[in-house]
Amino acid sequence: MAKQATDVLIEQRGAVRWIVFNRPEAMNALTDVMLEALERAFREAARAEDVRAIVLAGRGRAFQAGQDLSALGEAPEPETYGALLKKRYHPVLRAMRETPKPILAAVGGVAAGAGMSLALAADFRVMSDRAAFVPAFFKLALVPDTGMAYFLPRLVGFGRALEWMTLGGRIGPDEALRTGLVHRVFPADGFESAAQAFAETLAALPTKTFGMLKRLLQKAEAAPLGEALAYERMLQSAAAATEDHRRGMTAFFAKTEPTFTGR
Ligand code: T3D
Repeated sequence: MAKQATDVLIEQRGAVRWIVFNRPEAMNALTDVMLEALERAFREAARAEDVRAIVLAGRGRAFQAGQDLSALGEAPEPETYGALLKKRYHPVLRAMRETPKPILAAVGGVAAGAGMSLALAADFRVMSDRAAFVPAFFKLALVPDTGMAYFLPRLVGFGRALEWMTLGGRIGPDEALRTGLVHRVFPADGFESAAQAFAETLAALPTKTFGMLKRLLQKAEAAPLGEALAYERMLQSAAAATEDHRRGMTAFFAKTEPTFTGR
């Protein structure tokens, strides 16, 4: 994997763009520079024509341990937190949500605090059988941030999310799979290859339509029914105009499997 100027690595594997946290000696704890690089990496992957799916992963034994607490120090000014969220964390979340391409969080080790939040903001999650999710915020008497309060209840229900955020310690692979927090659990040995294979399945979808689906789901989450249905009509006409729709229809009538191009 090619080393970039920052602790975030970028690698192209076929149609899949890997964005990898690379501070294994610090459990990939997030610095200002990493967050800036992360936003840039998602925006660039969204634009790149050769990218049809994105994997977010971490090097070493952690996926990502959240904010680098040693960079904050023991007694930061309270205003620092809100300002940091606005300047660095929230732009990353927006870049992920606005990226039309499917994003897979490949959680190969512990995902704590904002590391867990970033995994929740991905479209799909897979984890290794040695990984765990740790909400972490409450142990610092902080509210969950980086979108955790938005995403987690939607994924696993309000009651369970509240319990995990306050009383929960580590959420392991069995519980994560059973509750729908992750889509697959793969053995730690060969985890990266299994994640790449999963991402290749995503990359082979009609990815232009996937981008429309992502927008439609986001709209439908918050809009009244009438508005959601109007948006659905508009997007369905756009989906029907794609090359992949034609390919799907041709394959249906030919009784073959469609091959999609993302156009
Ligand atoms: O504006 C804002 O609001 C800022 C945004 C904040 C978002 C956040 O993410 S706040 C939450 C920050 N993260 C945490 O609170 C997680 C803290 N870490 C842990 O809970 C545990 O370390 C882990 C669950 C991640 C891993 O546990 P374990 O037992 O496998 O390892 P360990 O022994 O606790 O940690 C290993 C080392 O990593 C250790 O350093 P040492 O003793 O070997 O020198 C530990 O201090 C260091 N480390 C772990 N997480 C962080 C970290 N160093 C700096 N920042 C970290 N987040």
